[in-house]
This record gives sequence, C-alpha cells and structure tokens, in this order.
Amino acid sequence: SLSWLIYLGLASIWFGNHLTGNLGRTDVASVTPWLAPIVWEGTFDATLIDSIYKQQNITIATTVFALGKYTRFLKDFLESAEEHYFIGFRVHYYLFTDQPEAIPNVKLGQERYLTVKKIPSLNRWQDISMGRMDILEKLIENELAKEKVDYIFCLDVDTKFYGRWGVESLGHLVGVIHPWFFDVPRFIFTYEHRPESQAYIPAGVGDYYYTAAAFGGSLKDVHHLTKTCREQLNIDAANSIEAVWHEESHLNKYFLYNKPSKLLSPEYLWRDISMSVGQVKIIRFSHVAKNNAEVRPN
Ligand code: U5P
Repeated sequence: SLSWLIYLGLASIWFGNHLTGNLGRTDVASVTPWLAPIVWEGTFDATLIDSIYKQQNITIATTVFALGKYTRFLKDFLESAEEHYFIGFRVHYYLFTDQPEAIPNVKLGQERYLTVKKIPSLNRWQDISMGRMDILEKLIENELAKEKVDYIFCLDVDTKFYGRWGVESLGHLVGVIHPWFFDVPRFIFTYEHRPESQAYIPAGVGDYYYTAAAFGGSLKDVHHLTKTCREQLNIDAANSIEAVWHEESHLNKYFLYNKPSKLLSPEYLWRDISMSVGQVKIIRFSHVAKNNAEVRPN
C-alpha cells in the first residue's frame, strides 16, 4: 500500500543518514565558490577526523603577541587553549612580549610547549598589530623552518576558547570569516578602497571579509602570506598611507588573490560570548570584551 511505501521511504532515509553518518548544513554555506570547505558545526565528524590526523604525528605552532597591558589576557588564553585547542596533538606556542616577567605560569599538558620571545614595545597599537606580519615572517624563516612544524596558526591574545578547535581547521591556507561580516552583503565589507594603498580592493570585488585575529596554514603558505603582507605594509608606510584596518586590510587583499584552501566559520572567532546568532551553534573561540581606550597604549 501507499502508506507502507512512504514508511519504507522514510525509514531508508533515516537509516541511510545514520549508517553513512551523513553530515551537512542547509542553513549556511559550507563550501566556497572555489570549492574550499567552510567549517561549521555539523559539517565534520570530530572522532573520525582526529583519527586521520593522529596517524600523522603533526606539530602545530601557535603564535600570540602580548605587549603592554595585553599580558593580562594571557592566563585565560593559555588556560582555555589547554582545555580546547588541538587537544591530543603537539602544540608549540610562540609568545612574543615586551615583558617576559609578566607571563603567567600556566600548566601545559603533555606534548605542549611554550617559547617566550622578547620584542621591543611600540607606542601605537596599530604598529603592534601590523608589526606582527614582519615578526611572523622572520620566525618562520629563521626558526620554524628548521624545526618539525607542520602547521601554524596566528591568534589574537585578547581572546578565549570555549569549545573544540581541532584538526578540522587544518589546511594549506586557512582564513577565518570575520564575525561581523558573515551575513552581510559585500558592499558592507570594510576593505581598503583607496587605490593609493597596496591593500586596495576595487568596489564590487571580493569573496568574504576575513579577520586578522586568526589565520593559519602550512609553514610555506603562511610564510608567503606574512612576507607579502609585510612587503605591502612597507610600501604603504613609504607612501605615508595606512590601510583602513591595518594588516587586516592587507590580509583581505592577499586572500582575494591567493584563495584560502579552507575557511573557518565565525564559530572560530566570535565577537563576544554574550552575543548569539542562529547559525552559530557553538562558540569555539571568541574575543573577550575589553575597553580599548584603557588597554591600548594610545
Ligand atoms: N596587541 C598587544 N598589545 C597592544 C595592542 C595589541 O599585544 O597594546 C596585540 C595583541 O596580540 C592583540 C592584537 O590581540 O595585537 C590585536 O590587537 P587588537 O586589535 O585586538 O586590540
């Protein structure tokens, strides 16, 4: 009978989904127009993907900068990373600071390492933020290239982890969609629109607006990214122009012409833990609320 057929049909869909572990989301895009995955909760099987990468004995370098009053964010950043960030994998943090004495003593898990690097303090927060590209380029060139490092992630420190950030995030070149701009049309994106800047993106062009608070990939790809952004920042400085959102503008220009092989949804950098939005079902990593005027040097 018809009802029997309908029953059989529904049952086979249900079993099909459960037997194959069918994953996917219909409320968000989980692939870019150039076929790079966009990682959202519900698009991957954490146990399966962990078991694949477990066989590869990988090391993930993770860089973070804490200058001036930003050292206050380190304790929460590191403690929460030890709870949620690449758990079960080898992680080597590289921490750049102007005050090594202010680094909190956080107990790290097995196969988790921390190297502290002293760098000079700077007077402008924009210079601290932009200067990271140059320091990262040199770190990869002079140090990481000689070590057994497979991937690198470069993260803001005024942040905290609240949920799993694992091997599902790995790829050759990984960008994170900015949490303010994932659900708005392109004309809202705050790209640099002055042709005098090396970060210039013409109106009507661009795929996504990416955050500079988190990006990563293979050593080779991130080296090329940081080198290119550093060169473009230098040219702008020589021409006395500063892109509207500093190194983030240059990063967006870079990603426009060097498409990321994987994108992370705003689950991987949310605005503030207290704000929720329908499609973001889990907040993995988030900026913490801060008073910019109080915490920044100028
Ligand atoms: N930063 C500092 N000290 C400062 C300003 C910025 O360490 O005084 C670094 C932090 O790593 C911060 C990043 O997460 O630059 C980006 O700055 P912001 O845009 O989050 O303020």
